[in-house]
Amino acid sequence: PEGTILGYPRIGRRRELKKAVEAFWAGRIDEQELERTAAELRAATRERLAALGLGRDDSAIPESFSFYDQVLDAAVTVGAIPSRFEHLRAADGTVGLPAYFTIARGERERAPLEMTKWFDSNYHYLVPEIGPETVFSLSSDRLVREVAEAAAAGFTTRPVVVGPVTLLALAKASDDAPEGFDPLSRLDDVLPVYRELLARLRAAGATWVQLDEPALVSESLPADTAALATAAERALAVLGGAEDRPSILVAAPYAALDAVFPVLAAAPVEAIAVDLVRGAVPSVAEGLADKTLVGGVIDGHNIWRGDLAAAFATLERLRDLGAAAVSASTSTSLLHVPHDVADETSLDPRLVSWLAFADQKVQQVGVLARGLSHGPEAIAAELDEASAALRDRLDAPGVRDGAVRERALVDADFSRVSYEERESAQEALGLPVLPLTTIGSFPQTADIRRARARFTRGEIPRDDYDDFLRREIAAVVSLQEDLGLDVLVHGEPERNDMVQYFAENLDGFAVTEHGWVQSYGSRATRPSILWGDVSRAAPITVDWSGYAQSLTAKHLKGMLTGPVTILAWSFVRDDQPLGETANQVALALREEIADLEAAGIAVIQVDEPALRELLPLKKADQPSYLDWSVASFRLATGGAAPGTQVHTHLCYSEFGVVIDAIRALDADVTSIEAARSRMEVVADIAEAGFDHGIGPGVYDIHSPRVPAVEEVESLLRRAVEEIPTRQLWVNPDCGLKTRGYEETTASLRNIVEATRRVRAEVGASV
Ligand code: THG
Ligand code: ZN
Repeated sequence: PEGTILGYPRIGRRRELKKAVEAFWAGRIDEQELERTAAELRAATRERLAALGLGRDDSAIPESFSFYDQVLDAAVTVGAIPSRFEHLRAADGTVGLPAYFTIARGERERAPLEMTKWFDSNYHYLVPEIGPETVFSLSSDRLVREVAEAAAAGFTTRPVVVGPVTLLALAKASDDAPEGFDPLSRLDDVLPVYRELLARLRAAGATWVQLDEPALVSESLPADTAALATAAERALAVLGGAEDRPSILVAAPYAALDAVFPVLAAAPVEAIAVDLVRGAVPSVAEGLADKTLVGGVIDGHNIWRGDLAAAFATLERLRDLGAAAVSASTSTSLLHVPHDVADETSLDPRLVSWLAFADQKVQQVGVLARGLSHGPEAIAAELDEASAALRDRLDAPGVRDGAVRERALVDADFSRVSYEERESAQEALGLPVLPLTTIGSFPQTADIRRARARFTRGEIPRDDYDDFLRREIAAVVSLQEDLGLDVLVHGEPERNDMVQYFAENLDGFAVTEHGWVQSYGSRATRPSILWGDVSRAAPITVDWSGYAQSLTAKHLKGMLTGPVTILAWSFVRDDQPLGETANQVALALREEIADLEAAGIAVIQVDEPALRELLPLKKADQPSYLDWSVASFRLATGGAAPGTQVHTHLCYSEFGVVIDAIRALDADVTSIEAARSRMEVVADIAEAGFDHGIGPGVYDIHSPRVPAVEEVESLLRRAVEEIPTRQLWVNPDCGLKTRGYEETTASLRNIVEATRRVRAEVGASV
């Protein structure tokens, strides 16, 4: 076909899949009913995609459904399940739906598969565990049944499956594997199962299959590019050489294929999909004459309507490579964007005219496909219309705001006085050795969520809602005083989401009503749309933090979300460098910090949990990313007085990867995840000679488990051994928002007691 997409959102326009899956987990519906809902969603998706212009019978429609995650789907399909879940297989060796969910979510002492970020998107996949002991065998025919289901409904769809190289390259060595084991070494063993799968798909009526191989573009995986290229060559020789198979489309989205492109061009497959949003048109390569090139010119990552004429021109350049055919497509699966902008009835219509969510992107592909078959004249009107919308966006009010742009920045804006000077100024805070604090949020109880929902629906007036929030804050402050924490927080009951809250309160952002995007499994977020120049009309957090501070003689920590994280978890404008946008957000936060200081707040945390997430896949792009991201944090915090203690929080334990960046942030105190890795990061911290305040988390908030006093004590002792006591803080791993009060209180009590014991030992008074 002349047009296709690499994948479509699967959660449903009103998150029907989330609701059904969670109802199944809760035992409210049975497996059959869940399967029925899923089948209805798939049927609706096919019909919708056909109505939007994709062909019913030419494999243009991808079969890209998943109940939880596409990587788990592939692992289960080839039977690569960890030995701790082997007992879940049916007598015939297959892995059914309940078993699939158990592998995703764990059961009792059997930990689920680990979760991590999918390339440079905000989607999280489950990490397969593969060792020498893994027995590969076709263990699920779900994809085959979906193809047959489509055929019965009159469609010839294109099944999508994570390819063998990416499956192994994303896997980690199983617990049973020897030290240094490389899952990619099992390639030859898994290929026969993929061959069998292809044959079964063919038999079910598939004429094409899509193998997703994004690992081939990444420079951030354990396997290097040469190893990935060799593996791809081998895999495609075997799969392409199979007699009984559908035509193969290899998709390598998320960045340029660079040196791997010629390997795919030479392979015995029928089509290659390249990401032309993140990468340039490749150079001519041998072997293209009998292949289709699928040009990913419509951005699958972002929600802009974009420059359709430029996209068409890119396809024309792709044609110059001399392939047998060229198709128009999205750069990635549309998994990363919401379903339909037409659902957004309260967005400004002018903004809407600049946007394209999944359904609009499918239509754009259709326009480009028409242009490919009938020439650019056939789509001149559509290209003009898109160009007009783009021009309208570029000079619309708010997109470029003179007042924001006239603020000239000088070097001094990015620096505070030396850490030594700040450290002595901050002695006035009077904090004990091993100060105790939390990361910011307290449990978001059902009460809080209910009150927020009622307020949003207009069922309770603002004054009542504010009173409710003040009572929550007072309770959280008093709980922390009772527990004996040193630096208190207000608990953030007023925030639904740490990014959306700021987006709602800053100019230049819009928030959606139904713009859900899958984050992992049944969970989704509604990324805000950062469309214009960012500024702060009024203080955002000052009233809440000020109120909380008025209730206690202890220091109350102000809580802000940093510029990088606000960008990382929003859809950002694509008409200027990210660094410029980040600095605008930073300046708004800088004003907020000044207002917090004026309100008597002396400790302020600027969270950057996403600092690691935005790190580019290509090594060459990483230094400039780290430059602008660090600079924006320094701009946000650079105006703080020497006596104001600036904290930051980062949500991951791969400290080593970004240690230089963390050091460059120059925050007075940095808290990080550490409990799950048993404080292994403290060695990295010590080795790196990190000399600012550091709070390695002592309580893993991702689990409801309450750590015993002795356990926390031993973690703390380990930290004290490696890191000078004057640097150390004591805190949980992350915010407490997803925990319940019972386990939170018990855990914090144990942390306080453990700290008392260790303090006594290091010879300091409390
Ligand atoms: N906020 C935003 N983006 C994020 C996170 C966040 N991206 C990365 C990480 N955190 C993703 N983690 C989660 C964790 C939980 C949920 C979503 C992403 C979640 N969502 C609710 C759900 O799907 O039911 C909906 C929440 C809501 O009502 O807004 O539980 O913290 N922006
Ligand atoms: Zn965190």
